[in-house]
Amino acid sequence: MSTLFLTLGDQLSHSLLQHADKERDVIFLCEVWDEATYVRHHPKKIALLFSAMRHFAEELQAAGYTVDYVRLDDAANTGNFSGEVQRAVKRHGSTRVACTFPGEYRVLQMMEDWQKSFGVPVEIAPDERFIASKQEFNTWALGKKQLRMEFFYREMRRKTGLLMNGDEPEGGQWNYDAENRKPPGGGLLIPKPFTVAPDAITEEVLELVAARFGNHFGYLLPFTFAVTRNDALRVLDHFIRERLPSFGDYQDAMLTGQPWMYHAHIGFYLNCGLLQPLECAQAAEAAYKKGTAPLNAAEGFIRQIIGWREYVRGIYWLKMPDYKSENFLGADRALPAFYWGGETDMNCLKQCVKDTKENAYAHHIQRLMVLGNFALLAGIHPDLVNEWYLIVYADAYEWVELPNVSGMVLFADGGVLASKPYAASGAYINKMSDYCGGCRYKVTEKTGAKACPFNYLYWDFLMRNAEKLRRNPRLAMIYKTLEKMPPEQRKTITANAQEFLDNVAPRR
Ligand code: FAD
Ligand code: DLZ
Ligand code: SF4
Repeated sequence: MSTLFLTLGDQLSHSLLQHADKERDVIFLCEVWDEATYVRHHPKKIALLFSAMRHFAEELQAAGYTVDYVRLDDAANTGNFSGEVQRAVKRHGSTRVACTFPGEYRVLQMMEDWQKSFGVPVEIAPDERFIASKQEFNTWALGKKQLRMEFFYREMRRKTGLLMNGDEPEGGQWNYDAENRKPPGGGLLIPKPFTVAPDAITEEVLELVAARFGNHFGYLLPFTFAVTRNDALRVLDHFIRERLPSFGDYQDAMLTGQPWMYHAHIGFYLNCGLLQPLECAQAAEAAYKKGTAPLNAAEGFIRQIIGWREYVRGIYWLKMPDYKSENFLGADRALPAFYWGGETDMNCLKQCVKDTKENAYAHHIQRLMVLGNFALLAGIHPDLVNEWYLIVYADAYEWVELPNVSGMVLFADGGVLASKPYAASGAYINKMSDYCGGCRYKVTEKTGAKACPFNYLYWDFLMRNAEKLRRNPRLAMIYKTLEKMPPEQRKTITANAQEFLDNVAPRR
């Protein structure tokens, strides 16, 4: 009896291997072409995963496990999970395959096929790295009309005991978000991000990725991500000491040339298994208790991890596979070329795409209120927007990317995740960033050739989707304002928006 323990590139956690027998079982990892190209991932993301996988395999070997590792360039590599698992079962005479529940529905479907096609039992164990199990989330969701993150988050606070005084939240409030919206004033001393110099393993991976995936969108170099658990823990520690104190205040702020701001930059590592969610949240709580981080920062950070991260995963598995094809607003336009680095005079978009291309990273508000807001207002087809987000960010896997894009950004699910679309005009971007100062467009102008496109696109979006949105109580005020708008002004807005969109994002 020998079990093949499949470990995917986003499952690099020792805790998932606790049932493996070091004497008898084989831990199996494989680099496969299809995973790097089913969408053409950013080269930094591919390098992160291949290097982290190779380091993890070495650690396992040093810890006494039998490890089988297939490299991308191995001559017989079939290029996909199914082919490689089948070959490995034959190679080792495995009598059972043990998998951990994957991060994508697509991969779950593959795994569910294997028992029939390989003729050995295939067991899919729950992914115990999450704080809420799938079952727990589904039970919470059962019978609820609305699935609001805030209430789920409170359950997670109670479950973990984080920032709790008995049954009461620390400080008397569950959520300090209202204190977390400071615009980026002058003179902020933003710490440099923690960087790791590539070692020999990473250098070899970088050569491979440059040769095989150099034509994907994004810059491979400089490559400074952590690729081991030890270094990922140093990234976390650096964040807790240097950035967490200001994380809350400036969570929504955006500055030119400052993609990292006061964010944690740990999504890369949490999502591939080098860090665990609870240890990150506990580190923030400890900083608060020690008095080195204020409550609004610690609570805000903990909410992202035990609230939003767990909640979007719950929504993904609750709603898949239908969730992927939702398009509540009937959006049908093409993705503008500037998302891939093409020319645009809209400085906010130019800066956010630049950050993304260079770092395979942009922070939450860049993703939501600039890049996402434009896609929402313009009516870009959800498939195209989802594909883009899955490609360009090194922390992107469908379980977390899809609900954020289709639910939070595009309102494509009709309000399962968000109670209203996060639509905003240029005024929001102007308030929370320094982008408008360097823009050809004028953020204060509403229509005309010089006007900020976000301004007329915002009203055009509301008019275009009035049938679907005007009864939403959270939009009642804004639709009242729209009703009072003179017909001539409405006409100009529609004409400006159509001309602009037909130029940058023609209908498909
Ligand atoms: P911080 O801002 O420092 O937050 C700490 C951690 O909280 C993150 O690392 C992450 O694990 C968690 N978190 C925060 N917000 C969310 C959220 N909305 N959903 C899930 N987890 C959250 N996050 C991903 O991990 N992968 C994605 O593919 C992804 N795609 C996104 C797409 C869009 C359109 C939007 C609006 C958000 C997306 N997010 C995604 C959420 C969030 O933007 C990133 O988690 C965050 O920017 C990662 O950077 P950080 O580690 O510095 O996060
Ligand atoms: C993203 C990715 C890439 C680029 N390459 C691999 C790989 O070669 N081998 C592997 O095991 N995993 C890879 N991954 C991560 C998978 O795509 C991920 O495990 C699934 O999408 C499920 O979340
Ligand atoms: Fe963006 Fe409008 Fe500001 Fe230009 S003026 S940076 S387009 S919000």
